[in-house]
Amino acid sequence: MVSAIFDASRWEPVPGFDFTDITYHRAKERGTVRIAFHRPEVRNAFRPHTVDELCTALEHARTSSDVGVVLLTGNGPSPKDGGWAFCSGGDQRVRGKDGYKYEGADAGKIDPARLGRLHILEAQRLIRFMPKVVIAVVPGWAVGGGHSLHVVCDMTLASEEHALFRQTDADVASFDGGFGSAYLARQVGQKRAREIFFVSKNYSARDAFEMGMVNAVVPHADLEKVALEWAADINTKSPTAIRMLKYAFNLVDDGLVGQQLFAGEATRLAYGTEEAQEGRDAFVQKRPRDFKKFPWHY
Ligand code: S0N
Repeated sequence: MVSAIFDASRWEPVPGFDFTDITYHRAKERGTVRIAFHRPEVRNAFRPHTVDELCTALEHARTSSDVGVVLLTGNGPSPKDGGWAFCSGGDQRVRGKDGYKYEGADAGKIDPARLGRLHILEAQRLIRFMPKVVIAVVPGWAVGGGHSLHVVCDMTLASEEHALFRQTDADVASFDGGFGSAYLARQVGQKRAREIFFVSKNYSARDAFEMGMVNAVVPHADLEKVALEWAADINTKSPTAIRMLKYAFNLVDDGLVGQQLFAGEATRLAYGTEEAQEGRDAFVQKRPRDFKKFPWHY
């Protein structure tokens, strides 16, 4: 079973992958993919291998020209106790010590260059920088590094009955000093963000909505249906407008990287103009450039 609230009739597996820690589906209705943590027995905690798979799926979604929306969620419930989770962050049983082993002839030996690698941050960057809409669909716990993942997603939909948000980083001596905290403060304000990290309370979907870090509170049984509806609506819109808007929203917080991404898309648009073609053609044809017919817009 993928998840108790997953409607198999609306999805098909994305072929070509042999994932163990995540599931990866594409909606039969064009434009949406669903990536889900698939370790419900540990509240969908991620081990290094999980993050490798997550990055592979996100990169595949990023480079699939028919995909406009990524739904990031967690499968459930737990076969052990029926609990639901989006993601409970890094698997504390293996933190910094396992999952970094050589394969092949050196199988079993630890690769010191990979020890302690926080590559969940690579997953965060893929979500942040992909020119598509990524929606966190939170059916249960979003905790620690899982909380940070929901923060970095473009939008969050949360289960009314089961979603719970909590930031335990300081309890287990880890800290997301990037998007997980600073960008969270952009969403909920400095006092609230500090409370979330310093006090580590549980927040319901309704609390999180009122704080501004959740877009909609949805009855649990309808969560994935509503997520598909939001995605289907977004997929009717202009890909260029969505891309420019996402990079515009990001720009103010992302410094020169944000500017680079926004500017790159502006350059791509400019390359499509006759004016840009004149610059290219004059060089290739070894003739003087002639921009006279192009106005200085005001
Ligand atoms: C999520 C919580 C609040 C749920 O509480 P609840 O409902 O009472 O369930 P439990 O009985 O506690 O949990 C059910 C089973 O799941 C296991 N489990 C839950 N979370 C984790 C986890 N993160 N790692 C390993 N196991 C987990 C429980 O142990 C239990 O198992 P059994 O049935 O066998 O007893 C509650 O579970 C909770 O607080 N969990 C811990 C949340 C947490 O502190 N997460 C880490 C926060 N920090 C980060 O995420 C930073 C990233 C990181 O640390 C990392 C680690 C490893 C590798 C890489 C990284 C990286 O950063 O990249």
